Amino acid sequence: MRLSTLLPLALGLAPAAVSAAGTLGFALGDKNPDGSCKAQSDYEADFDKLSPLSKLVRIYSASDCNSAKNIVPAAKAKGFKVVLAVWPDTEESFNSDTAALKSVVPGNEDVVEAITVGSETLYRGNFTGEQLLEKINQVKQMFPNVVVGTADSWNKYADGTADPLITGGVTYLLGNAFAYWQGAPITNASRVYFDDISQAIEHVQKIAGANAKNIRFATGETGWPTDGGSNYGPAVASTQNAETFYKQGVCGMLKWGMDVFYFEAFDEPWKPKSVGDDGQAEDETHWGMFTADRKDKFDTTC
Ligand SMILES: *[C@@H]1O[C@H](CO)[C@@H](O)[C@H](O)[C@H]1NC(C)=O
Ligand SMILES: CC(=O)N[C@H]1CO[C@H](CO)[C@@H](O)[C@@H]1O
Repeated sequence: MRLSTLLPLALGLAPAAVSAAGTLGFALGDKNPDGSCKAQSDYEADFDKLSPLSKLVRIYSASDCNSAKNIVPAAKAKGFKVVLAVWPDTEESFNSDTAALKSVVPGNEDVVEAITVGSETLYRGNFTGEQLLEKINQVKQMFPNVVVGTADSWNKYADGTADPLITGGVTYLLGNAFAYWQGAPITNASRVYFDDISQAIEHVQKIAGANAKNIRFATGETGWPTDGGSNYGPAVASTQNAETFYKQGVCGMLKWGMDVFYFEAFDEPWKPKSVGDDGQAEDETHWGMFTADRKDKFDTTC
């Protein structure tokens, strides 16, 4: 979705014309349930399951688990497009991801939707906007025929941290927005999500000015944990709540014309528990729209 067409809606005005619905994509892990690396055939099985809903996925690192090398031929075979990625946080990860992309992208641009450089690096304070722009520009030079951008938390677009990207000509911006991690009760979660995205878009539009029409802004990650997940204050993990968030928040955002990547496609039971901001152990293994063995959890029609 181009920003210029979305913003009037963000401000709450009626659309001049009915705009096309947004595109649903999925965040996709690069490991099997047992923690082994996915092979091309595993990605193909993933795509077979996702195919009725979507033809677009994003990954997080091109070299981890040889994911770019394995996912690109799978995408080609199954008619999918992929947002490939560079993890720029260290010299080592930047170099191995860009090397992996150099061996995979040329000749396969038709299945590469974009390349993201960084995932929430501004949110973690790992880079300033200027530093991230430099990394993005390095990758742009390597792949002049591919759209290159980044993914970060919605509030880093809203609070000006990402301004150097906008003034620096980056045209692919993914904003992650988890009402769950903001501790929203499910009854208010979709409103929080819309509010987050609106704030991000409004600021990006303001800074971009006339260039806004060239910027693609999409939700990079959103979702809700299902039964077995951890609660986060009033945000309660349950399959029913995940369905509610999907139907109201995600389907609503798509109808509004915004592209959305759902986090995430499949449960990842290999993931270790992490410690959250509140010091509690957080389960990260129940965020899939589908189970680890690719079974439905809830009705996924919009
Ligand atoms: C619901 O979310 C909106 C947007 O973030 C917020 O302004 C409002 O206070 C919330 N309402 C409740 C009852 O939590
Ligand atoms: C430039 C910069 O701050 N890089 C740091 C990003 O974070 C990693 C750890 O996740 C550090 O090792 C880098 O030095």
